[in-house]
Amino acid sequence: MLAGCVPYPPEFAERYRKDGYWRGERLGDLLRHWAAAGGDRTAVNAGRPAAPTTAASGAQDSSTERMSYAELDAAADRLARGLRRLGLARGDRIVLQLPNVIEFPAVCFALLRLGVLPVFALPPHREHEITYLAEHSEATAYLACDTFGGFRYGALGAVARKASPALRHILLLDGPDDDRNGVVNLRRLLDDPVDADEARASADADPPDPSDVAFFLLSGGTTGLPKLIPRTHDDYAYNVRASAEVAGLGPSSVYMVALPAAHNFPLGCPGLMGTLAAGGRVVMAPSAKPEDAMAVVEAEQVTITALVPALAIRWLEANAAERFDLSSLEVLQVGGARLVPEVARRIGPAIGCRVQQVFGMAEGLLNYTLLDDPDCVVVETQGRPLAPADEILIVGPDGEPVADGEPGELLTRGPYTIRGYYRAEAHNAIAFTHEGFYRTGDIVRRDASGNLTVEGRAKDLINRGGEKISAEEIENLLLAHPAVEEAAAVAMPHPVLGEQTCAYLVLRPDCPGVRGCPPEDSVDLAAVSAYLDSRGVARFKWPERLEIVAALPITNVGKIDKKKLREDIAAKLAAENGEGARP
Ligand code: OOB
Repeated sequence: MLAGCVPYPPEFAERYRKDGYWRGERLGDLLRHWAAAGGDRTAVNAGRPAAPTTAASGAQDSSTERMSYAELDAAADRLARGLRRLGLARGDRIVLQLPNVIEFPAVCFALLRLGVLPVFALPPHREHEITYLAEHSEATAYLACDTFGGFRYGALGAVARKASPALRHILLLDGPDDDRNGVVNLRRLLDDPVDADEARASADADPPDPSDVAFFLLSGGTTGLPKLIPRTHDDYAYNVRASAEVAGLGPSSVYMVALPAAHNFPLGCPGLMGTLAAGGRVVMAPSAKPEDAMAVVEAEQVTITALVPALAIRWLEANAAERFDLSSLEVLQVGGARLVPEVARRIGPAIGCRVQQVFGMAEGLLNYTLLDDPDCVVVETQGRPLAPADEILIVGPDGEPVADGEPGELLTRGPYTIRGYYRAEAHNAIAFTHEGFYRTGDIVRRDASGNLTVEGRAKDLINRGGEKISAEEIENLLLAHPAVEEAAAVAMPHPVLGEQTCAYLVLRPDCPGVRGCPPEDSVDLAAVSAYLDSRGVARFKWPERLEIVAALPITNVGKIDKKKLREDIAAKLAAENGEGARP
């Protein structure tokens, strides 16, 4: 096991193997079976909306629009061979920041076969996040599109390399080729006319052990910067296989990746990997915009996709079914943030599909409603744990289990839930119990049928339409601004996104930068946005409202009273929108 990772205790590992959860599979081999058996079936294709919106949004044209299982398998081998020849080897880390391009699966499978560990960054991440991820993981490579959506990831890689001594290679899809400076065009490796057997032998020359860490997902994080979540081949293979079953995937399934593919939900719940393991077809949608994604559903005859509630609401608002033929869609998975019952109830009839609620976390535990659950379960609850071996505790503030039906914090342990974050000993001591249960920070209730309902949250983060923002990370950034004396970031309600970030600031009266003007004029939302932009902070984390105050409310134990701040901003918004406005 990689240094800095917490292994499963041997008695648990033994039990998970004996009970068939861990089968000794390598994720890199998931599609070998389908490649060998009738490899001409389409594995992945680029979803093109009919309207020319893709070009306008800056997406690049991919030279390959479709890859069969045999082609995908061979491309992954060729790329693996090329990367090995560059010097990448089992156990190395690589910061991967790809959007939903058709090459995404080939890149993933190449890395998984080599045992090179992707750190799954998201496309909106910028210098602040990428340099941290590179440094913290001691990545030797950064992989991205040279330019995408008008942003130059190649230049971002160069900045990360300056800050991170271990980072040697910048690997760019359709970018420049400058071997001597460690910049490589991935297309050359993907298209290398090397013999298929030779490529395969190289890809499989030094395979990872199934109990090894396969990749790192990012946690929403409640403290500082995102934590790295090490997932093993064994645990994620179960995650993918069991998710594919619960979502009813098979060879005739067509799964559209609309959310960013690097996120756990579209990656493996069952997502891209589950579809390929089941012999289905993956459609990479370049944009999650409702009109674009719905056009892809129609054009590609998509049968299943995953959305966050904010997008599901937008689909409803866009009069989906009247404007597009969505009749192929059988299952719409919704998760990542709370789906209110009123919206859940409307989706099925409006879109003409079955809803599956998914309450999951990158740390592991997944809860699903079942496709044959009664409507009341699908509408009112977030489902039940995927694995019979998932252990669930729901505890009160005293740490003792609450009675069924009562709300409490969800703690969990199981065959695909991590035992610790990467290189985070101090945080692990808080985030996990002595017995190895992960403290989810979610307040849930369990009903008599075993289904969970998410009631709230004990952790200090903002869930902006499924994107998790650590309040502490934003506060630390704001505190570094010369005019800011105190800062508190809290969630404020938003009708579509669910939550947005509001920052309460106490300004420094004597700050040299603001001397001469009244403090409340010196810092406004535009100034804070420009400041966070200059620090290279991903845009989705920028506060969307500022409240300048003389002092922050304090609890009787001397902490900032965030509950009061949340109530304050909710009341202000309600007053501004007028009572009776849509919540
Ligand atoms: C998914 O994963 P993460 O790691 O981005 O976020 C996990 C957190 C949960 O602890 C919970 O606070 C919230 O997101 N959450 C939900 C939810 N699904 C996730 N809150 C209410 N209702 C839901 N259905 O978000 C994720 C990972 C895999 C599958 C689906 C979602």
